[in-house]
Amino acid sequence: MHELLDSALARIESAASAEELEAVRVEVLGRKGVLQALSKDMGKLSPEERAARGKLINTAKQALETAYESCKAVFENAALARRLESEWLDLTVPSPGPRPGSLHPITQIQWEIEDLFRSLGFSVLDGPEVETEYYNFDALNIPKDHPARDMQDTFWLEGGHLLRTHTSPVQVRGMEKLGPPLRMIAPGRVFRNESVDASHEHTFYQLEGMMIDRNVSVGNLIYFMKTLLTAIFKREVAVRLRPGFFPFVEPGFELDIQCLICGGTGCPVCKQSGWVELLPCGLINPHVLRASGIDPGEWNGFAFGLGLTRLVMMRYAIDDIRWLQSGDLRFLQQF
Ligand code: FA5
Repeated sequence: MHELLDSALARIESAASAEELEAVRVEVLGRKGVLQALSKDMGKLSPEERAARGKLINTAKQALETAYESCKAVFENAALARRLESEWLDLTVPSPGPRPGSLHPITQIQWEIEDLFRSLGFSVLDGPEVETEYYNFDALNIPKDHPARDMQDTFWLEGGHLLRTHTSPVQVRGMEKLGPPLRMIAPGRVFRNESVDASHEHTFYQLEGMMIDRNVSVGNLIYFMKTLLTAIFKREVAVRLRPGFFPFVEPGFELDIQCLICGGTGCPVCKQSGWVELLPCGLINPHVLRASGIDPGEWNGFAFGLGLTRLVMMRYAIDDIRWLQSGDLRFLQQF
């Protein structure tokens, strides 16, 4: 028994790792261990021998357990020391502070265009997003039966109100408020009840522009449109001017830009046409001037309605309009 005890003690003390120690514990102290085996044939012994053997086994058990516990503590302390060495926190490192955000690309370009037009003597006006039928349609010479007034195109609210479908109502508000001569732009959010795809949103941005003076010509209009596009794209971009119909301008034009996503070969953004509608414009229809109390015999002017969201898509080659309102930080952090 003494030999067994000595060799068990020696094995506990020489265990090289916590795992090895555990294996020794099972072998010596476990249910099928050596001590258990020694207790087995106790029944065959005389009462005196049994008492002596029992005492011996208990002493041996205590000695082995004490040796086991102290070896276990050594391994545990070593493991804790290793953790403390590798896992630590330096509470004196200064905090990185709030992560700076950035302006949305639409805001960035809007501010660039505002600066440009301010430098050309234009005022920057704002108008309500909830409009009346009068400002959104009637004052702009849009007839009662025009399809734009349809439920399919316009979000109607109660009491003849609607979510403005374009920024053109600010033309009317500008004329009423400031009168001629007038140079104004009005950037803002507009809403249309239409199905969304790579180039159409239900909520998007336009930037309206209007100039009223004496003897304003199509030449003036084209000059300002060219100045605008050169400032934004900082290089020559291919444009085309074609006739366009809007009841509030006469003559009216569609100024399209060659698609900068595909370079004009055709893609979902330009609906495979190679061109993107960007800048409808024209000379102000005399009816519109008259409706706002301006004498078309003395004054005339031009107006345009830039598709600001589409312009931003062209400027940064964004291939789907839905990115812009996605709120996806992976997208936004690029600007
Ligand atoms: C208008 O909204 C006129 N008010 C523009 C105007 C103003 C003409 C002044 C003449 C004088 P239009 O519906 O074409 O026109 O829209 C103008 C531009 O907004 C389009 O060229 C296009 O770039 C952009 N746009 C139109 N619908 C959407 C849409 N669903 N999603 C994103 N951009 C759009």
